[in-house]
Amino acid sequence: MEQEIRKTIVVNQLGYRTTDSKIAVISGESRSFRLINKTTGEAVWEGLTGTAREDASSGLTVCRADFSDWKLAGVYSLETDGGQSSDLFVIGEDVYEAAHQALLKAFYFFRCGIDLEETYAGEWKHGKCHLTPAIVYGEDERRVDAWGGWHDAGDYGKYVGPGAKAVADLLLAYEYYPDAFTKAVPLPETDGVMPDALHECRYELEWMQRMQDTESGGVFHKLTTLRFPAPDTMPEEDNDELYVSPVSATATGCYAAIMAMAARVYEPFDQAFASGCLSASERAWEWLVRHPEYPCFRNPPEIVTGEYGDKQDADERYWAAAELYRTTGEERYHTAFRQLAELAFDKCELGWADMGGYGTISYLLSERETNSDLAEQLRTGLLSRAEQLAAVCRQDGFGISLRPEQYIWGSNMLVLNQAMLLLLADRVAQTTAYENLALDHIHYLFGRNAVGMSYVTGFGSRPVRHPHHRPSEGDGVDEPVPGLVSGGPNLGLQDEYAREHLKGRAPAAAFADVMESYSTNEVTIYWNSPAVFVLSHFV
Ligand code: G3I
Ligand code: 9MR
Ligand code: ZN
Repeated sequence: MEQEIRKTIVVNQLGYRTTDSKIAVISGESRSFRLINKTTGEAVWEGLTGTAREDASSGLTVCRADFSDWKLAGVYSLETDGGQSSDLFVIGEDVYEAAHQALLKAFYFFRCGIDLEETYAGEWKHGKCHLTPAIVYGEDERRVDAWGGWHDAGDYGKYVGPGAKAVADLLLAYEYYPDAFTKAVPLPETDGVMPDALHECRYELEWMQRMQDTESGGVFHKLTTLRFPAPDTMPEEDNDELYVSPVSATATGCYAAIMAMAARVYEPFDQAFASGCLSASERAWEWLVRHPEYPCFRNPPEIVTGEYGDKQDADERYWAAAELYRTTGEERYHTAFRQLAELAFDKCELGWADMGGYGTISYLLSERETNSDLAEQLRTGLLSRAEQLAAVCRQDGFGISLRPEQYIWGSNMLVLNQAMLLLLADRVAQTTAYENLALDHIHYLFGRNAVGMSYVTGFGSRPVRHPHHRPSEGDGVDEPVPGLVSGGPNLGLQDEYAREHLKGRAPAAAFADVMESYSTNEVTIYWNSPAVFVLSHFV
């Protein structure tokens, strides 16, 4: 079924907190609207929308209905005289709690190598998978037993770079918003001592440690079968031979970074684990020092799973140096950081390819002595990036920071990364200037968007129901695994379905809730992780 473009009233389908600003987006020219209390049927608020504007990303004429002053908790909908109506939504105090919890729980559902038991997984339980040691690609004899970790996405590959981004977001969320992580998920490891978010990340970190080449200290880029299994294959049925692809500088760089970060975060809970992470990081750093120039990772010819190629490794090295300096205080890492900072790469990005933002944040928020000129330069760069994003938000019909050309594969990662960057800028500047703009991105994610859908499975009145996620397709359960963030609109038309059905769509409407459309509707760990970070601010 093709995704309709909803020329109606779109809202955050989870709702709005009582004291937050409350804005719905209405298609068409300016008009009057009513807020209806669904319990009494009464219109409790009447207003006029703001002036209409052309929204370049969605191709729609839209206006905004602002009912922020209405602060009474309840269940509501919006209507206009023209017969438009919104989905039901809640005004209340804790409208985002359950979604936050489910977005975190999703990582448990991505786990590889153990039975997902009914106690934790409910009807989405399934057997253990991918336990055969992997062949080291290009070597005759060697196998690596890198079981565990999280499946990357709708496929069952496990890739180091994307894993590092996901863990970084979760650890940052925990570091900045510890109060958002006091409740148990629960997980098999829940012990009431270490927060579940850290238990969950540890599951991935331990897998990553198995991916470090014991011989060189470099880190294998990924662990996958040669090709993707059929779309309804359950994890435990995917029994093709596993391969680890060669070591890459990008994987080794972000591994050094995430292990140094983990050493710091886990230290209060488990010193042995923390110090293991630090030695793993230092070994990876030594590899990087021994290989100052290293070719970009390309898929070996027989391996056609996700490539996660990345032309530049300076940003991963920069992040690693920042974390190692912050964790150890050793001057050699500070020197390396200062040198790497002189190279030309984006110092604000938080993606799986461009990781400079993590290095910048780590340096700016470090307790160590920092170079004041460099810190000032990085701070100015971050704040001016935030200001640019804010300027786009003010123009955008749906209030978010994406320009039309940014609706690419995984556009929802950009939505969430940019919201995350706005919150990080606030933290660095010690202001709350961007809080509302960040929240607008959450409203977009949960339904206030061109297709009127909640991009998170199981949440909202019109959630994604057919994500490109093999377990959701193959498990025989009607509803998909809950709490998964879909990739979102992609103007690139990069799968058969999209080419056939989405041609001519405006960028923000180039989305289809069908399993076939992996370039618009897949799910990944690193689209969930920035969602956890951003929502942690609002719970
Ligand atoms: O960076 C360019 C940008 O400069 C340009 O303007 C834009 C317009 O096309 O494209 C941008 O590059 C895109 C890139 O993602 C950006 O991250 C590419 O077009 C796009 O093809 C690429 O998509 C990646 C996709 O794999 C295909 O390689 C996604 O980011 C990435 O999330 C996705 O990852 C897959 C794994 O390979 C396998 N597992 C599932 C996972 C999710 O779909
Ligand atoms: O299922 C695969 C998905 O996880 C990847 O992101 C995507 C792009 O690499 O590829 C999907 O696999 C498709 C393959 O590339 C082409 N044949 C159809 C497969 C999906 O059923
Ligand atoms: Zn598995």
